[in-house]
Amino acid sequence: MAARCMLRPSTSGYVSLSLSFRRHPLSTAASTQYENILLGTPKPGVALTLFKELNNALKHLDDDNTVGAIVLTGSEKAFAAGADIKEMKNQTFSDVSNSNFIASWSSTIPCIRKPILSAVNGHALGGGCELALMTDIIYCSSTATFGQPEIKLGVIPGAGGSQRLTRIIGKSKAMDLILTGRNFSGIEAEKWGIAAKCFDSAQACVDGALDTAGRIAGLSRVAVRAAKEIVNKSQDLGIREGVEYERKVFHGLFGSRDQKIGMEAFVKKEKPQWAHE
Ligand code: DAK
Repeated sequence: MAARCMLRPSTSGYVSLSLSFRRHPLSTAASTQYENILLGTPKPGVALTLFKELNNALKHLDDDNTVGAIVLTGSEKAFAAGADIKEMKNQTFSDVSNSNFIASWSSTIPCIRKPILSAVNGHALGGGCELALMTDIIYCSSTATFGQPEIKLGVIPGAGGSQRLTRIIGKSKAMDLILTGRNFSGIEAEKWGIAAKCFDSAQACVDGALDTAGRIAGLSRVAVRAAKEIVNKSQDLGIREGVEYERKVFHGLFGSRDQKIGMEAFVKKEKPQWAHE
């Protein structure tokens, strides 16, 4: 499952990050290289065993002012087939508890402030499904197969699957999936509101995600950051606290340059030139 990685933010302000089982040649244009992931211009890619590198790459992109949105994808065969069962098989309670196994992954991705889109084709199972659920927008194709099969391995989802899925699709449907470990399709993912869109082909899915990422990257980063923050707050707060929180963030944006730029441009019928401040 080893692969290679390159980091090449595109001029349009978004990058795509591929998880791969295959080896890719390293690009000379790459500004940052990773062992197990491929970061760069859109390419069909790969999938998994790369938690630390994924964390590091996402943190790096979050700090990079030229990047406005991130697309996470895999190959046509797999987005990610989950944590390495061969590696986990002999681990004891002490091993996983003492090392806080995979916890950094679960705690890092939700803290990335830039929008992360996932383009899911092929298998997104176990930790792979949970990885997609951690992202802000899921696009998939009809070839996608999602699932939380951990119960069939004698364990349960460990990276938020039981919590995130249940919030999205409700308790009964989540129980049905998690207690049986059965997979569900990309078409079902869209129908149930897990995926924002389901495309006919893998390429259309990746193109669709890149298109949306490009649109987001073309907006005010200050406003986009605030919008992501308030939508995420809705997952933690009650409606009343959530609405109050939203109002405070809304008021706060009147201290940004981009609010002046955006409204001024509307009045003058011009395209806003965002300062991202
Ligand atoms: N781990 C290790 N090897 C895997 C693998 C996996 N998850 N998935 C596939 N492989 C390996 C297969 O063993 C096979 O290896 P060889 O026989 O070639 O050596 C090779 O990849 C190709 O797989 P198949 O021959 O099975 O290919 P198919 O196309 O027939 O099937 C498949 C593809 C992805 C549907 C199937 O391989 C499959 O069902 N894989 C298992 C999927 C799965 O159960 N995933 C869940 C893993 S558990 C935690 C957070 C998260 C997690 C744990 C803890 N904490 C915060 C504590 C996450 C847990 C999981 O993800």
